[in-house]
Amino acid sequence: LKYIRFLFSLIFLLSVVSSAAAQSVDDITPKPVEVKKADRGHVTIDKKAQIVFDKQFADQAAYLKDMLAAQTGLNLQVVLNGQNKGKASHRIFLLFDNQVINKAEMYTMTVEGKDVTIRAKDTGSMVYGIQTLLQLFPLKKVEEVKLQDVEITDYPRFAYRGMHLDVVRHMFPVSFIKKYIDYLAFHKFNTFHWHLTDDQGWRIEIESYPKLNAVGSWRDATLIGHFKDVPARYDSTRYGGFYTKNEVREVVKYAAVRGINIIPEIDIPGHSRATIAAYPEFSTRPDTTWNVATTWGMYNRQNNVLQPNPATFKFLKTVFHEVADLFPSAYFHLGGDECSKMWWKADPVSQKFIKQHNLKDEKGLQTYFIEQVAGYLKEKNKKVIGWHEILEGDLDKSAIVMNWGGDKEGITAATRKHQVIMTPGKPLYFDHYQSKDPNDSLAIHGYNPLDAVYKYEPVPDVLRQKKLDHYIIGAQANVWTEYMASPAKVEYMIFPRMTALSEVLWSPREKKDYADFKRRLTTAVIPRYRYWNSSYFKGFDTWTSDKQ
Ligand code: TNX
Repeated sequence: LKYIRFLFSLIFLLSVVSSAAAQSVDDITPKPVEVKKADRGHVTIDKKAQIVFDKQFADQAAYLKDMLAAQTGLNLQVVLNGQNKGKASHRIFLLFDNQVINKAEMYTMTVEGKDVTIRAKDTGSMVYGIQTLLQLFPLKKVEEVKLQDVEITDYPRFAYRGMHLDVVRHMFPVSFIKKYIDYLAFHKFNTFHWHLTDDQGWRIEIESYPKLNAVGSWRDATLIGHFKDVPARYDSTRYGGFYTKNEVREVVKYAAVRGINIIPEIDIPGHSRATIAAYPEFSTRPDTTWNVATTWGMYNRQNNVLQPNPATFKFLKTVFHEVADLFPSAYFHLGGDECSKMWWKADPVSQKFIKQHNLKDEKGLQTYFIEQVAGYLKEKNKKVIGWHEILEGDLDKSAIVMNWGGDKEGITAATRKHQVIMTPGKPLYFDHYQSKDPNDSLAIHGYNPLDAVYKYEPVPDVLRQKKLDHYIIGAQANVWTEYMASPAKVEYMIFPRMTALSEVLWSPREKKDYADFKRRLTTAVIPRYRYWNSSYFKGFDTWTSDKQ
């Protein structure tokens, strides 16, 4: 009897120490298209299991191995399919398949028999399958995990699922940019919009115009007292920096492994104060010296526009070509927002240019700039994305519009047959407040609580009625960093709103359910934020859209 009791306690102990229950498939976020549970059995993944990959997915196999080892301590062997000697009892297959996989960005995952099998036909979609699988493992060290048999078929609702980050108003280390990309990957986003230039700084290395970095990357003041509590104050220490080309290459590569495309933005012809600080000859007052902006806000009254002169266009062509060469992305963002026309009005050179080129007015000049740069980008096979002000002219239909006002500009763009990425201030500006608590950390004007993000519908009804809904290719949240001086503050502003947006963009509309989303957020996603050591906003249950 003693012996049996000992045996029982041994079995009990072993099961507590080494084997952990898998996370529930009901907790997967964003919610998959189809999850078929079978109560037949389970697949045990322990340290003897192998990751077996088709050659297309070598990088993703290594990625899964690293992620799984970090999360659970299970350090699996990775083998090329066909070269596995059949020694492993259980395997995780990463297979290339273009039969079963018949939709864009689709993957399937089957847990059955002795194996887990993820099928996809491109690296990005394989990453989505991997994210789903990783969510089934617990966030702790284990000896083995029993994965319940299941069959998942999954693909996104929208083709463009983006997060933007402004690295100008505040700059963040490469390590954080990578972390940000990891956040995107976890949430099955596919695009990182990297806002690299603005009035307050130039943040990417340019060899052909070195003063962009020597002068334009630095400003004379640092914002302090940004997080929780204190209103913005500035001290007089130099602030700034830029990403070197090698760092950019490294980030691009890192993102590619994780299925994330990076769209760079060089913002012209306004928002160019850092450029004219470095090269006053491109400004409408070539004999004036300009400082890199040290305060926020629209630079209407302070010059930040480019002058249409031959040197400026040569500069634009060279710089856009240089940056285009660094990014494999088919798309390039040329800004185009908030260009103050008063400086062109007051400048004889600009006025003469408008007449000579038969442009109607200053808006026509703005369009001229956009078209010139679109031409330079075309030479590099890039398609253009711009903020909705690019609609002020009659722009080539191939340009994609990001509407940063409300849905209104998005509707106008779609009606004019432009593809649209919805980024309306309400509710997709994550620099806006998520509470009305007067003690909340300093942010900008609007109020965009979590439930408003979750309930956001990217396709306006009128477009559906007019059968123009296919022009809406997706949506994006913008993260302007005037009041985010640290990675922790960025995290606090994006979490959990980014998780809500991931479900808006990925999951079928009819599967959206805010109560269930919050349940999953609490049981499965917030533990992730903690595991990542990330800040997040906790008051989302108190601060809802009906709060005045
Ligand atoms: C407007 S939206 C801007 C940014 C600011 C932001 C602050 C847009 C295209 N331009 O330059 O950072 O407002 O919310």
